[in-house]
Amino acid sequence: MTKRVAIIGAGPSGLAQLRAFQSAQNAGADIPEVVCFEKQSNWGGLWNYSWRTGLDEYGEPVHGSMYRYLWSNGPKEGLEFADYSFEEHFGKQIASYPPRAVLFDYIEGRVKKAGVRDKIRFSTAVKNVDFKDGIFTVTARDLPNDRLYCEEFDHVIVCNGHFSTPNVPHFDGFDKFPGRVLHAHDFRDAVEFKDQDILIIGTSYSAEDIGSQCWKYGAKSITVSHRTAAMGYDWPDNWAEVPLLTHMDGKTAHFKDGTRRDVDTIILCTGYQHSFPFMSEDLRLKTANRLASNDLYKGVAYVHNPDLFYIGMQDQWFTFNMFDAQAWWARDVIMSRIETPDKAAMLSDVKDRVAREDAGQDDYDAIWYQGDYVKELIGETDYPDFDLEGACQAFKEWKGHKKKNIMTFRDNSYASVITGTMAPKHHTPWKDALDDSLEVYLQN
Ligand code: FAD
Ligand code: NA7
Repeated sequence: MTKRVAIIGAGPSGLAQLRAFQSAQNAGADIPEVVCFEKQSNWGGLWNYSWRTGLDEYGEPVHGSMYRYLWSNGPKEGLEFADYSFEEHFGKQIASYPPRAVLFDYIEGRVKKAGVRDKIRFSTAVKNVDFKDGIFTVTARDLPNDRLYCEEFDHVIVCNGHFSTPNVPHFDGFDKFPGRVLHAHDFRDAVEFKDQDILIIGTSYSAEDIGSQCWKYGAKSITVSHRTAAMGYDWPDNWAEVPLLTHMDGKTAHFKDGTRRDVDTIILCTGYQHSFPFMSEDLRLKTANRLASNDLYKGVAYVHNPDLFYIGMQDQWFTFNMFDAQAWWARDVIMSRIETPDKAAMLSDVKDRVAREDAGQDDYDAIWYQGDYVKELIGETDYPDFDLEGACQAFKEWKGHKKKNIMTFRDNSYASVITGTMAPKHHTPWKDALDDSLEVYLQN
């Protein structure tokens, strides 16, 4: 009997999983029957831009957290697919920080070539997964036809991402604030905030990039409030970093150091929750956003039920190529090419990964930690080997460029770790490039 495998989500992680099975089939292997459930009407996950916020046309939570004018926040040389280079896709080498539409095109190119679209049931939301007598029952809703149905699977691979359900703290005075309070998840267009005084809470990627976007598209001032530490970049003159917000009094924000400032809009860049409302309690991953997630052997197989896998649940320096490494590895466990050990050994693997992450001192340790992890998984599968040390070095240079100038770091270029070709310098500095369309970006 052919095994049946359910993949939940057709973002970069789910697509990596589809490509992993297809590449084994291409090499002559018998592969399981694969069904991918995707609640949106197209693939690409977060990279499939949606103007919608809140609920979608079917009353489902809108998945998208990406916004207009988003450019890659790290060099593309750190995420390039080892089996499908940028040069193969675009027919030439392109600059290092592609806008969202360009990366979407690249992600799509590989899976179009692989011919896996017919494995995906679009506009179909998984509503429940449970496990009994060695079988998973997946309950899904065909959204356009409002039809709920169940199917049985031998394995489930959860690929629903973890940057979609916002973490939304409360601050006193929000209820009387006369402007708009929104979470980064609902941010779509920086032009909306032109000429405004913006308050941002949080200091990670969303805060840095949404603040930079608002600055680029003409906000009057940006104030970033931190809980733990300021970002510490050399920001433009109309940008300030302040301690944590204590409360709002009308439109006046009060901070821990006693300072205050009037603002027009508040953007909560306070991160996301790992959210799996469709997984039954015994199957539901519970973890913080970290490099060594809880309860995942090799960062992939759920220790309490190793027929279940989670892809892409770690905090991310590496993205597309890490999802590939994980997907190839999960495929090989399902196809009995890799054996998982007993539960005690899996738990000890998790413990060891957590301890090694905790021993790291800084971001550089974190980059190499994740680079080593990707290398470890690739070493166990037939995913094409590539220069992971080179990718770590690209991330190191990227961090240096950000320290040097946070508003020009995207003007730098790096060499591909897949083809060795140096990326061209982009034709327009990021801060002046207001049109981020694919056509304009590719004019190099
Ligand atoms: P997602 O892309 O989130 O895809 C998950 C998919 O699962 C979605 O298509 C969703 O519709 C589907 N799904 C969810 N629930 C269900 C359900 N119940 N039933 C069926 N389908 C479901 N990474 C980079 O490498 N570079 C960047 O510049 C970058 N910028 C980012 C900017 C923002 C604002 C955010 C939020 C993230 C960014 N990332 C970036 C990281 C991003 O997480 C990854 O690039 C990538 O999108 C993760 O892929 P994924 O498939 O794991 O998750
Ligand atoms: P992150 O990286 O999880 O960061 C969340 C930030 O929010 C971080 O600075 C936190 O501060 C801050 N935070 C969280 N809760 C609070 C409260 N209650 N008060 C104040 N500050 C808070 O999320 P991002 O959205 O920036 O990035 C997610 C992905 O999107 C990333 O991978 C990018 O690729 C794009 P802390 O430092 O913990 O004090």
